[in-house]
Amino acid sequence: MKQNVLKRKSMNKKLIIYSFAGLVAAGAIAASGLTNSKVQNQDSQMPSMQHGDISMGGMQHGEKSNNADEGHSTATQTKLTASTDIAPKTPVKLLIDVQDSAGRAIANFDTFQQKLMHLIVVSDNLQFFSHLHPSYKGNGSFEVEANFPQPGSYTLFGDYKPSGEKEQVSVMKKQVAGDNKPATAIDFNSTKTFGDTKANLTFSQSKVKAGEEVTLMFNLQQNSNNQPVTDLQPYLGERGHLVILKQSSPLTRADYIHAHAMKDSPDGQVQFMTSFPQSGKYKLWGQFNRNGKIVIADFWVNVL
Ligand SMILES: [Cu+2]
Repeated sequence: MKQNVLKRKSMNKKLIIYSFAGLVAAGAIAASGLTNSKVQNQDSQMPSMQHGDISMGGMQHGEKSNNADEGHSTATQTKLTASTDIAPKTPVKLLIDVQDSAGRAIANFDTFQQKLMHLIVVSDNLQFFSHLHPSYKGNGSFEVEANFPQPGSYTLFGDYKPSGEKEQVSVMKKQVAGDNKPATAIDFNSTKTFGDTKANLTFSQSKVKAGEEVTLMFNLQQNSNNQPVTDLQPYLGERGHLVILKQSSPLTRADYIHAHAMKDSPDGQVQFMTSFPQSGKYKLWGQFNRNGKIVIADFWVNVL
C-alpha cells in the first residue's frame, strides 16, 4: 500500500510540511515479512516565500522497528509550520500538527519516556543535533521553540505515540536560507572529550556489521582524573538515550534509530543494544544526565 500526498498551500510567510509516519500493521509484518520502501522527495524550494516551501518526509511500510510494542497502528502524518521565516541562530516557534491520513487531528497521545513527543532536529550533514520536547496544545497540535544554527537543510524526526498505538516517527524537512557550509571531515575517533566528560565508545564486536545485534558501551570518565563518573542520573527515565542516524541524502525514517539504554551496567558505563540496518556511515549521539547536566557524546561509526 503506497500513499503519497503532496499538497501545496499558499500561506503567507509560513512553511508547511507534510510527512508520513510508518503505515505499520503488526499482522502484515508477520504475514508478509519486512519490506522497506523509501519515498524520495524533492524539496520543493519555492522561488518566493509567498508560496511556501513544501516537502515530505520518507515513508516506511512494514518497517522493522526497535520498538517492541505490538499492536494496532494507523497512518499518521505531521504538518510542520514555522511562525516566521527561519534565520540562522534565531529561535523560531514551530507548530507540529499530528493528523491521520485524511488530515483529521489526532488528539490523544500516550506518554513514553516521560514525554508526549520527542523531536530530534539534525542538519542534513549530521553536524548539528538537538533533542527537543514540544509541548502539547491540544487537538493534535504541538509547539516548540527551535534553533537552526547554520544555513542549509535540516531534518526533523517527530517521535510520538497515538493513544493505544505503536510509536510513530514522522520525518519533516526544513530549509534555512543561505549557503551550506561544506561538511567537515568525518571523525571516527572513539574517545572524545565533551566539557568535563571524557567518553569512550566500544562495541561488543570488533567489526560492526549490518543486520547484526551489537552492544554499544559508552564509558564516561571525569576528564580531570580519568575516573569513571559516579554522578549519572536517569535522563527521561532511563540511564541514557541514544539517537543514531545513517548518513544519507535525503535522510528518511529508515535512517533513524532510537536505542534504549540497558538497565544494568557498571558505574560510569551506559550500554545500548541495537542493530544497524545497512552498511554505511552512522552518527551516534548518546545523551547522559550528570547530576542534572545533560552531556551529549557524539561519535561516527563505520558499519560494514
Ligand atoms: Cu525526548
